[in-house]
Amino acid sequence: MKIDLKSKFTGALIGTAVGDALGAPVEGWSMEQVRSVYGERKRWKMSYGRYTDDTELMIGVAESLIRNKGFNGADMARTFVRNYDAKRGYGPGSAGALKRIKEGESWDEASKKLFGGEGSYGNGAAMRIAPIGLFYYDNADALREIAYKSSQITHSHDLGKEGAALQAFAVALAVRGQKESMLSELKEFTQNDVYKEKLRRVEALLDKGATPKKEIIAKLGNGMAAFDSVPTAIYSFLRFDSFEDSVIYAVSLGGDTDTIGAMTGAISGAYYGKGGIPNEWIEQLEDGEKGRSYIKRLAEELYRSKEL
Ligand code: F2R
Ligand code: MG
Ligand code: MG
Repeated sequence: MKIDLKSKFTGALIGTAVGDALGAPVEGWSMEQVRSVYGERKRWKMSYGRYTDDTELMIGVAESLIRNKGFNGADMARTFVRNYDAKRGYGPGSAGALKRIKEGESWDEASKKLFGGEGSYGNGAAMRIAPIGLFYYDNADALREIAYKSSQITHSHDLGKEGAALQAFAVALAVRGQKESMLSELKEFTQNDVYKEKLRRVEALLDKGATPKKEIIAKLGNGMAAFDSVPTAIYSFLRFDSFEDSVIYAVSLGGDTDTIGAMTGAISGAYYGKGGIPNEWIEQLEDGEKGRSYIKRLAEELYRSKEL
């Protein structure tokens, strides 16, 4: 069945929020603790419905791309600062970079001071990247360049930027309907040995078939580092045949559940479209000023700005 592009744009943005909101109440928990909350049922009930920093930042990326008809680093950074709500649970590095920018430091310098001058390799740039994967889905060079630049606002470490570019390209390939060839395309795309090795492991684990979750966590990771979560999201998407199964699996691994859920939701939503996301999950999502209705409108505007 052919899924239209507008539905894929909406699927990726709403998919981010759904995965985030499913994982949010259990972020940092072990897989056993997650099971104790959600149980063994096939269909999970979303009781919370509130998204976190992952979706708040993704909204900022989309707003800025739409307003500028493409990337504008200073505007995107200002948008992050304007939208910032500490209650959404930001990573300390991202919160620190945004504080420096608010105090006047330039958008592409502030993040370089973090972690003793190393910069952050956290997954904060990857978890918000879906709109860039959508906007540049048909141009891999531009996608890579803009993924790196948009990461720089908070994440200057190569591993943080590369994780974001890889996640953006996975979303782009999902938009194009390339599930079968996704892994080989991603392996060719990545320029970093850490990610090349992780993608080799994804391939070996997919070839092996059903594998205990403990082994998946040991080999791919479920933590806040981009290299311990982006490959896990890619695996979660590739391993299953529906949005629901892949996102439930991603969250069930425990650890950085909201973020691995959000990234899996972005790729799966871009592939299956909005219609692939269970309605009861969408309806359970918060619907305040920047809730689900707003996110749907953003996706439509992003789609239209791409078409123009
Ligand atoms: N912050 C959280 N969750 C904790 C509290 C939420 C709680 N549930 C609540 O309700 O309050 N989640 C969010 O943060 C993650 C994204 O983090 P981001 O934006 O990448 O931040 P940061 O601080 O830059 O990186 C995360 C951690 O990675 C380690 N790290 C990164 N670079 C490092 C380096 N160069 N050297 C050593 N360690 C490095 C640090 O431990 C960072 O703190 C998402 O999970 C999002 O949901
Ligand atoms: Mg979060
Ligand atoms: Mg998280």
